[in-house]
Amino acid sequence: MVLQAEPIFTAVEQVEENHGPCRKILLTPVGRVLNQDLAADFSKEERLLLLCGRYEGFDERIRQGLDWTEVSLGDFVLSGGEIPALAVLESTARLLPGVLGHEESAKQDSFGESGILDHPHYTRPAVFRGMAVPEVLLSGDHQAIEAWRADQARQRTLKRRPDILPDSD
Ligand code: JDN
Repeated sequence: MVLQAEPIFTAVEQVEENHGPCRKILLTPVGRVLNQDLAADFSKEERLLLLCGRYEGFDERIRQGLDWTEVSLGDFVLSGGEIPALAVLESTARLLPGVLGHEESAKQDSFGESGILDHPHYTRPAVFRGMAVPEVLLSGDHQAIEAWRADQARQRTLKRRPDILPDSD
């Protein structure tokens, strides 16, 4: 079964009449893969409209006649775009002022301002089942701690996601 054009056009037109123009996002496995840059782009919009794919997809005229940004979550099969829509919603909303408790939080996470993976985190106790917190983190030397974190983030990214590591010169 394929989603028909008529009810989709009517719904989109009604939403835009009632609320104003929207950045229209189509969740579909043939879209571009969601990443932090795209979420940042969405977070600058006044209003988003999300349309989820289901069944075998959309009548192609839904693509032709309306201006969509087509978004996928990656190369795996789902039954519908609802979960991808929630991923768009959360990745976008957390970039809006006041959504996170601490404004710096979003910058520090993996793919945040640095664009690479986050460093390891520890909490108490200093030793858990024989596994110790790295000594530098207990040193109170904030400059040394920052250097350790930057190095760990880089090493981790090199090992796990070399594809996102910026070229060093
Ligand atoms: O519409 B869908 O079934 C849908 C599936 C996937 C997706 C976005 C939409 N991203 C990854 C699978």
